[in-house]
Formats: sequence, structure tokens, C-alpha cells
Amino acid sequence: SENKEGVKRGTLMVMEGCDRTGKTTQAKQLVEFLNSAGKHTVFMRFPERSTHIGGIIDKYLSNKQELDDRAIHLLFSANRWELLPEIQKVLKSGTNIIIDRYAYSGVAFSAAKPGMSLEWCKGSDAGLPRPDLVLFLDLTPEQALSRGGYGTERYESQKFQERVRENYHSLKDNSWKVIDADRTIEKLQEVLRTEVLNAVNSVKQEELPILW
Ligand code: T5A
Ligand code: NA
Repeated sequence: SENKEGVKRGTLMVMEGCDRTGKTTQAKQLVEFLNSAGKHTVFMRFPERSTHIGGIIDKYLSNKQELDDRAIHLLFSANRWELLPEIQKVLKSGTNIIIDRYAYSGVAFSAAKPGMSLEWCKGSDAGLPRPDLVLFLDLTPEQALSRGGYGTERYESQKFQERVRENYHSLKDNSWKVIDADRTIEKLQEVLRTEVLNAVNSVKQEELPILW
């Protein structure tokens, strides 16, 4: 699994889950942990709100702009495609990446809307790299709600989150680890550290496979 320069490619890991399941908290701690263990790792996130496309997504999520459901879906995808060269460059250099949300979020959230099918929603992310590991933080919307309640962003309601959770479960493949997220931050981190170390240390194909 080494490229022409003799560098082993980095491992692509993704955190997924409904809103308020603790993804960002855990992802940042995992990046620190891996770096302190000598495994060079960077943090990325989707949506990446700092780009031009990300700026439109941010306005949409904070209810400052309306967009057709299909248009915003395609912008979330475009946000991933615009960062693909960066992802490829980092992995090729031998650095690992932990991404806070990915194409699974794109499909699970959009397909929770009326008239949006899973199949249609998957189309615009087809061909993106398939992660080596997906850590799915699972929590019922009731449990998530008990964490101080949802915020004011779009999608942050219990009914919607229930449909999102069902969609996630239909996207699972063998790269997924479903993790019970109903634990303290520390306990959850312990479980996740084992998973990321296993992924980083395992032998992988040189070229990442693609979605879907
Ligand atoms: N979206 C996203 C799409 O529709 N399509 C797409 O393609 C993509 C990529 C914004 C929205 O966009 C949608 C999905 C989202 O609705 P975002 O920017 O990732 O996506 O959302 P955020 O609001 O930043 O993050 P989340 O709401 O998903 O929260 P996290 O990251 O899961 O949770 P975190 O770590 O921020 O923690 C939330 C709170 O819980 C506490 C924390 O201290 C914090 O207060 N907490 C815990 N409490 C108890 N026990 C634990 N173990 C805890 N862990 C954290
Ligand atoms: Na987050």
C-alpha cells in the first residue's frame, strides 16, 4: 500500500450522526490523540462554511436564505467536490484525515425531506472517495434533546431528526461502526480511540475505493 515515492497513504475517517450526538467534540479530541501518538492527522469538516459555496450553505442553515431542496442538496455536494483535491493531496502525503460529516449527512438529511428519494440524493456524491472508517454516533432524538436542546438552525427538530436517523441506518456498509453515543465524553472517546488506531494501523488498498 505504498505510492511511487514510498509513502503509505493516509487513512480517511469520518464522523457521522444526527445533530448533537457529539461529533465535533469527539473528532477534535481524536485528532489530538492521533497526533500525540505520532500518527499525523488533520481535522476537516462538512459543510466547510469558509468557501464561497460554504457561505451560501451557512446562510441557508441559519435561515437567512431560502433555496429549493434540490439546489441546496447539490451545493452541499459541490462543497465536498471542491475540497476533494485537498483531501487527495493530504492522503497522498501520508497524513490521516478525520472529517466531521461527509456524504452520508448529505443523503440522510436531504432524503428526510418530502419528495427527495435516497437514490436521487446519492447521485451527486457518487465517485467521491469511500472512507476507510465511518464512526456513526448513535443516539435517539430524545437523548440528543436532553443535551440542552436543539439550536435554531434548520433541521434541528425531533421529527426531522427521526427521519434522518432512519436514513442513516439504511446507508450503513462494512466501513461503518455504529457506536452507542449515550456515554460520557470521556468514555465515548476511549471507545473511539480504539477504532481509529485500528483503522490507521490496518493494511489498506493504495487507492481509495469510491462511493457508492
Ligand atoms: N447537513 C450537513 C446537510 O443537510 N447536508 C450535508 O451534506 C451536510 C454535510 C449543520 C447541518 O447541516 C446538515 C446537518 C446539520 O443539520 P454541522 O455544522 O456539522 O451541520 O452541525 P453542528 O450544529 O455544528 O453540529 P451538531 O449539531 O451535529 O453537533 P455535534 O457536532 O454532533 O455535537 P457537539 O460535539 O457539538 O456537541 C453538542 C453539545 O452536546 C454536548 C456538547 O458539550 C455540546 O454542548 N456533548 C455532550 N453532552 C453529554 N454527553 C456527551 N457525550 C456529549 N458530547 C457532547
Ligand atoms: Na458539529
